[in-house]
Amino acid sequence: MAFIALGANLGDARLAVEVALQALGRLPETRLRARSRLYRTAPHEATGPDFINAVARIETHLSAPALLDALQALENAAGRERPYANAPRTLDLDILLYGDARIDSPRLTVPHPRMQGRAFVLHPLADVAPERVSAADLLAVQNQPITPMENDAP
Ligand code: PH2
Ligand code: MG
Ligand code: MG
Repeated sequence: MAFIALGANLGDARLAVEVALQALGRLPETRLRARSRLYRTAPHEATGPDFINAVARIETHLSAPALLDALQALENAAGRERPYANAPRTLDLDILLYGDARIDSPRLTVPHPRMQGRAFVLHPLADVAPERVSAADLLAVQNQPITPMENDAP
């Protein structure tokens, strides 16, 4: 079981996140088990338009590095460019948790080192794994603007 954070704030961000959620379920040796609501969120320590964020719970037999490769391929397919840190992006896919693994390699740190303290991660994570997010975690980010989107909103 792994949890993937999805985010976009360039182009049709909502479409990019929806397409990426479907694409996660089609990765080799991988199933999409649950998806959060979509959230509209203010840029956090970043600039540009509001983000669309979500979190997916997947079951995968890919190793963590292979999963990261697959996520980066999806980012690239969505036209991701990296002009500078936290630049507006067409698609960002981050591994939040990979089972109970602790990974500290040059490419990958798991659990994601900045997942606490980010409303745009904790609220959607609570949708798909409420036991992983405490009331205190949510209280600590209550000043960060975030709005769940209606399922049928245009
Ligand atoms: N991602 C970041 C930095 N800031 N802010 C919001 N609202 N949503 C994001 O996905 C996001 C961010 C770095 O990846
Ligand atoms: Mg990120
Ligand atoms: Mg990223």
